[in-house]
Amino acid sequence: MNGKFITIEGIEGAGKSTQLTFIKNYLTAQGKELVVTREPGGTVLGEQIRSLLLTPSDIAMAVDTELLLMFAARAQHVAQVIKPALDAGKWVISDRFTDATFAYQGGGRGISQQRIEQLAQWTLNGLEPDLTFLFDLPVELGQQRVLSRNQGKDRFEQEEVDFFQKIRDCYLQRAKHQPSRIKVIDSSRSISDIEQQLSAILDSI
Ligand code: T5A
Repeated sequence: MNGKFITIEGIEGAGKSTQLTFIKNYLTAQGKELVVTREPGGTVLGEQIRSLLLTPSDIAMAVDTELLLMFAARAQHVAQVIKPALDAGKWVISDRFTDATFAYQGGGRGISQQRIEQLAQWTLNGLEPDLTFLFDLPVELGQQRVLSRNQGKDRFEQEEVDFFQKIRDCYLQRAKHQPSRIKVIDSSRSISDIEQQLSAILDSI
């Protein structure tokens, strides 16, 4: 298996989509064969689950339902897209993966990390990213950037500042415990500064 599995994480408005394009172009220029994907989603079934998870609704979704839907989409994504691509020696870049579940459903919603770990072991069978970029910035700055895009808010974006603060704390905590895999990128810096940092890390793997 020569392919690498890279994931991109962060709170809303952290610049994941912006930098995903840079990472994709950078690796393609080096001749890597890439599969670029996202969670929740990445498959036809997963995109249907994404719609259930992100579309605002008057029906309150139970936190366990949210958690299980995330993993249902992920099980399909791993089986249909990620694992076959890695087995074929391709590089996979996913906009979010299991760290997001620990941060959002764990940190944000308060589900125990142990419970999430059990589901991760069950559905992933040991699959873990080789490298994760955690785009980090103050919650208020992320929210300003989301607002400046002038689009409607999805079900998560409608949450309060406190929810995203807990998510940010959880992400940073995970990065502290897994520094060789999770690289924290200061997203309050300029886009070109961030690109320089990303290329240095990508050159080292
Ligand atoms: N979720 C997901 C869970 O709860 N559990 C899970 O297990 C998983 C997998 C998915 C939602 O699902 C949740 C998390 C999410 O709420 P999403 O579309 O993946 O949604 O994630 P969002 O965070 O909603 O993505 P966004 O598009 O809002 O944020 P991005 O991609 O981080 O931000 P981006 O690149 O669009 O940038 C935002 C704005 O800032 C500007 C950009 O031009 C853009 O206008 N910008 C900068 N401006 C100045 N300086 C910089 N350095 C900038 N970088 C970007």
